[in-house]
Amino acid sequence: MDQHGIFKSVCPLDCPDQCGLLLHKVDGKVVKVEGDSEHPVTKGNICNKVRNMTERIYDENRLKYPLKRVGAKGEGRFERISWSEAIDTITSRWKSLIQTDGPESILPYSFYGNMGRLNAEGMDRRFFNRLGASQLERSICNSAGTAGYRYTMGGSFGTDPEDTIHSKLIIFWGINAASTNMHQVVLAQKARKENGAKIVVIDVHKNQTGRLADWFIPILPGTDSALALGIMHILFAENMVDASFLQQYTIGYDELREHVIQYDPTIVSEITGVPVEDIYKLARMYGKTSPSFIRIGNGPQHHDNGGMFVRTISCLPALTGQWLIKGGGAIKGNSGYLALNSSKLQLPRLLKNKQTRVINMNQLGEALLTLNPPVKSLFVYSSNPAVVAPEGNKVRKGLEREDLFVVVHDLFLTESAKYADIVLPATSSFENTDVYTSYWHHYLQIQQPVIEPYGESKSNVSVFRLLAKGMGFEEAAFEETEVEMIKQAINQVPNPYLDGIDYETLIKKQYVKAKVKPLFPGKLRTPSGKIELYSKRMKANGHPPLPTYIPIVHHGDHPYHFIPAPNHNFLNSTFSNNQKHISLEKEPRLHMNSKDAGACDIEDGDLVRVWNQRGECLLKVSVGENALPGVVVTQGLWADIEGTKQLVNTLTPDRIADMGGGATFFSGRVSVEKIYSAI
Ligand SMILES: Nc1nc2c(c(=O)[nH]1)N[C@H]1C(S)=C(S)[C@@H](COP(=O)(O)OP(=O)(O)OC[C@H]3O[C@@H](n4cnc5c(=O)[nH]c(N)nc54)[C@H](O)[C@@H]3O)O[C@H]1N2
Ligand SMILES: Nc1nc2c(c(=O)[nH]1)N[C@H]1C(S)=C(S)[C@@H](COP(=O)(O)OP(=O)(O)OC[C@H]3O[C@@H](n4cnc5c(=O)[nH]c(N)nc54)[C@H](O)[C@@H]3O)O[C@H]1N2
Ligand code: SF4
Ligand SMILES: [Mo]
Repeated sequence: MDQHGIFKSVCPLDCPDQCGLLLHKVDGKVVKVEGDSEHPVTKGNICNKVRNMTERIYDENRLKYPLKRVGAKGEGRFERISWSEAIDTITSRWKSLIQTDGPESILPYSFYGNMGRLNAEGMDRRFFNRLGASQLERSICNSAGTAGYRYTMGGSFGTDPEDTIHSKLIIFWGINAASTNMHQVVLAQKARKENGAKIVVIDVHKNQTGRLADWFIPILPGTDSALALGIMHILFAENMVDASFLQQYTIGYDELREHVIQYDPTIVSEITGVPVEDIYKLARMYGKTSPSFIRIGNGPQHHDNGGMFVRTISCLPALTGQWLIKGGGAIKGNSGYLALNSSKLQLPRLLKNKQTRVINMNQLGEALLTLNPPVKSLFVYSSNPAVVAPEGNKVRKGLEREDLFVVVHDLFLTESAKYADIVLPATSSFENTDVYTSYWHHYLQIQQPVIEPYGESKSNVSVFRLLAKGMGFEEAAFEETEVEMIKQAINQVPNPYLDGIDYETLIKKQYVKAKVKPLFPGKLRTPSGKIELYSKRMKANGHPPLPTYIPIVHHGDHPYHFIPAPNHNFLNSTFSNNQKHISLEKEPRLHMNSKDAGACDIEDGDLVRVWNQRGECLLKVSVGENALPGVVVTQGLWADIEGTKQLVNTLTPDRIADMGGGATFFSGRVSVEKIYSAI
């Protein structure tokens, strides 16, 4: 491995942009991370978070060795142990649990702390399939929306973002793209500059993205489907629909036309808080501008009705025939184009058709506290459930259980790791070999190790290889190298968009684009092969077959709707423990409308208690007009440093959304009371 030089790399974070990076290495260390100007989409621009990545990978608190707990659970006192002691402790405990309680007493808990496909969902899946452990339903992020989009469009296939520079109207619908998908904003701004495109933002919070819009439309939480149905009402009533597209490429447009008559703009205005004249203005703008493009965000699908939200919005481009126009359409997610060979990567056959139980990751606390037969061991990797999962107090109570054997594999002693019996140090992605697929742009990328593993840290792939050995698993699948795994995953994939793409090409080119062609003319993967405005499959699954507004659950008497969204300088809880990123973000704030604040004598900078039946937080208030009355908003999943009480997920519900087992982080309610005034 060269000790000096500039190396191509890829951003490993769970962010749609999946930027190309250049790592500058001096004396064996990465000294600078910059964007790779040769990346066809991200073109050398990267965000602040990753420009400061060296602060994280060389943070003095990064884990160097395996640890065992010597203090109480949650206290954070640990002692160094060797890898062999760590693996022996884990595997002997698991062997005895399998004897006494069966393999389903063991539960993996992971998400996309690192998006590399081998490390995020490769060797781990092989291992837990072979073990016959309980399965985790990984539905904390976008699964409700993905299910909703699939009903309409047949899978995660949308517009090519590179084409959106041709769009004349760009709607950011429930996405804080300036923070969470910055290159879509760059493309939109290019379209604005070169084409006179208009940028519209529809959100419950006028945040970084709302502030750059030509038109910001504030909306009440969880009511977006009603707005979309109101737009459809006007599109049909004023004959702004593309009849020939509807006829050729959709089913159910006659039913839909009849159905949306009930969504009169006056009624929609009452539901959404959007003035009637604005509903007309938006519908006419959408009906008359082409190409128009909707970037469908994750925010509104983190509600009780989140699946139906995406299902409904995704009907809009069909009504105006936008899918036939370059730069028109929508993106919810584009992962379908880059689907790898997951059965070869994950080897579900190792499960031998056993029907092991499935536990929804959004209900971790409930599962740890109430499941029978109980979960006796939890293996957490690439995720930080003590901060990111809803019903945070239940999660911690579960993690405190004396009879629960917890292992956490991470780069840091996260809040979750503090509850572990054994902590294992993880490599950063720059130390690994892996393959990456974006869920927004259409490029496959490769990571080869640029630096040596930090201390004694190991990648997820290596850890699961060691665990397999410790358990005595003899399948060759656990011996495979990373390169062999990548070949299994990408060579001869049953996905026409990846035809002819192989490992060798990827190594040579670093960025390889899927062979994407327009969706139409063509057949979708819906039962009818068309866009399903009416879905029999939804009906069979107990949903209204036509797009429908279903109000979110109104639970408890708390006056404010609570939206605890992500922030600019962290990525979920990643970076919330790195001083540089904390100092950029400063402190968590509760954004409150001035009318609400005035009514309870709260002023800017005051400390308030935010509480409900689940828990409480102490936060400083920002008073202004950025949130509507009745709505309070926070940004960022802040670490719960002792005594600060800033863990927003102590307040969020673990109800499951309408589709896909999704999370409902934004459908909760809270009360707010002043503790003391700003000095
Ligand atoms: N900087 C940064 N980037 C990130 C992340 C991060 O934490 N920080 N997280 C990454 C991950 S894992 C994901 S999934 C994506 C998520 O990124 P986004 O798709 O942007 O989703 P969110 O940030 O969850 O929410 C987006 C917006 O939805 C709004 N919102 C909430 N409820 C409603 C509603 O009912 N209606 C409407 N119209 N708006 C609503 C919120 O105010 C917020 O502005 O970002 C990724 N990128
Ligand atoms: N209130 C509220 N809660 C939310 C959200 C919200 O908007 N509001 N967003 C939700 C969403 S969309 C998501 S996706 C989830 C995300 O939740 P998580 O997936 O838990 O994301 P992170 O908080 O970034 O934690 C990732 C962890 O993985 C570790 N890690 C990174 N790389 C590796 C690796 O290679 N190996 C191992 N073993 N560990 C690694 C990191 O150090 C970090 O501690 O949070 C959800 N929680
Ligand atoms: S977090 Fe997103 S915007 Fe930032 S470098 Fe990574 S992929 Fe690019
Ligand atoms: Mo996410």
